Amino acid sequence: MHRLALISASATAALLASGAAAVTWPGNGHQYDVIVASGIEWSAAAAAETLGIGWHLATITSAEEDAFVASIIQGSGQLWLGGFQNPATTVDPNANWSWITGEPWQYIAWRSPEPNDFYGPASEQHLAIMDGVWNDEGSSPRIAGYVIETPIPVPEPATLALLGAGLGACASRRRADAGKR
Ligand SMILES: [Ca+2]
Ligand SMILES: [Ca+2]
Repeated sequence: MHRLALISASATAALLASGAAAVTWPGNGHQYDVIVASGIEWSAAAAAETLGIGWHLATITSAEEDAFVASIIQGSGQLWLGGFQNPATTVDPNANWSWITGEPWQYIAWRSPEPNDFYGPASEQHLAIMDGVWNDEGSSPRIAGYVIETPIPVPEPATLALLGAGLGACASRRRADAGKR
């Protein structure tokens, strides 16, 4: 519990430290952001989910989405994505890749000759991206941070006010309908 709180606090601090506003990809309406966190372990980056607002490590399931993510991470170095090998003991570098969201593992963008488990069997079990192409990675010192994604648009305060007004209008219309009955 205490450990979880610490992870959550550091994830929040990382989000605040990033400073950059999240960017929306019109292709799916999801928001994306790049978190600078030099040397972070994949599991710690994945704990960004504990923010509780729908953020998770980014999952890339099409060439269009890959191109979008490539455009927002230019020059950021190697960043974690939400891909991992399950079980972690998998020795075939190409086998058993999964997305953290449970989306099907179909689109791939490996930089040749990745994935390669460079340091020996099962040495690189997590997914990283740099310049739009992927690497199976296991060593956090070569990581500059991570890419996060949320399917939930974070509403602007003005949008919230509009939404509130819309709900109010809806409620009064319902009351009017009830009156007619
Ligand atoms: Ca591997
Ligand atoms: Ca590799």
